[in-house]
Amino acid sequence: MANQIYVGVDLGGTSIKVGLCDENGQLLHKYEGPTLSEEGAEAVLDRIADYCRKAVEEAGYAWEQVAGVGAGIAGFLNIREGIVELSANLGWRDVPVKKSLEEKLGKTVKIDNDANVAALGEAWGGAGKGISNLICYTLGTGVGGGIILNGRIYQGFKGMAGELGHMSVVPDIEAIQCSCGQFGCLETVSSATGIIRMAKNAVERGEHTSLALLPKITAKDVFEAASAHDETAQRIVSRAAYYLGRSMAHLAAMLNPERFIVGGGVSHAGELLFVPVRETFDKYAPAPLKADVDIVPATLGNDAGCIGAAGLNLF
Ligand code: BMX
Ligand code: ZN
Repeated sequence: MANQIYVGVDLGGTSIKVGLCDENGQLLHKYEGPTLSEEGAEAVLDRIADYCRKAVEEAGYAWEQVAGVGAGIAGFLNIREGIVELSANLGWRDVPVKKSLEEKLGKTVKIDNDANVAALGEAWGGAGKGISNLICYTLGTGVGGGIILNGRIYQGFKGMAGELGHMSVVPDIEAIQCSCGQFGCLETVSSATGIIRMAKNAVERGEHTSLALLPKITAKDVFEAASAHDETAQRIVSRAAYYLGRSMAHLAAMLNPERFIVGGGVSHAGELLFVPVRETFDKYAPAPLKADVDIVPATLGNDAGCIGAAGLNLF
């Protein structure tokens, strides 16, 4: 049994996942429970503390063996101050998460953005193992991102670096408003939400597509229709893939990462997504910057968040 353990919390809009890891990023135990964010920040923070203690107890460790706690949270976080400045899905504004959890748990607590910790998790024990410079995207409700430079999360001025979903890539003439308030963000076209919106719009415009027959459209439906040669669905998938690949070409020029990792629900589309992403990347990235660079799926799935959050106290 590991002597010291690291606790990682993945705080989502619907559930809180707690993972216990050893110092090698091996996941030892998991615990999950509802977030119930409608009860307010204080109740959610109490619940996180409660789940952490339960996870440790359930796995048979003593609380004294916990070397540190980390939490990954979707939203714009001020890491320096340990504050969640804005998290739309939790309905939080200026919540001092680090201070509050440290008081409740009596341990050092580090917080970071959900996609930043997923990137760290993949770098530690997933698709980026052994790679020091990588960029990870999570394609889910939103488009999250994390940049690992020299083996560590690149945090930027306040800790908000890596918001890859909010790179403005769609030209004005086609741009729509993003949840962040700006226009043309990658998230508006390459997230599950964006893909569903494009599909609904096509149906409303009266396009001839099998998607029109569905009572409710999911991103998975759009990928399935595309692989069954539905032209509307194929156009939507190429658009989502094009802007993703093009954003990677920008990042390659800027940061010269060795690998791009793509996770989140939408990445399960597999080669249907990865082939056009790689083609676009190849088209726009200068030759020396794309040589030996690959674009691969994430491997840790839903565990990336809590593994990476546990790693916040190690890297
Ligand atoms: C949004 C933004 C990011 C987050 C990303 C992925 C909020 C609440 N979230 O761009 O901080 O990393 O979504 O989040 O502002 P997910 O909900 O898709 O996992
Ligand atoms: Zn945005």
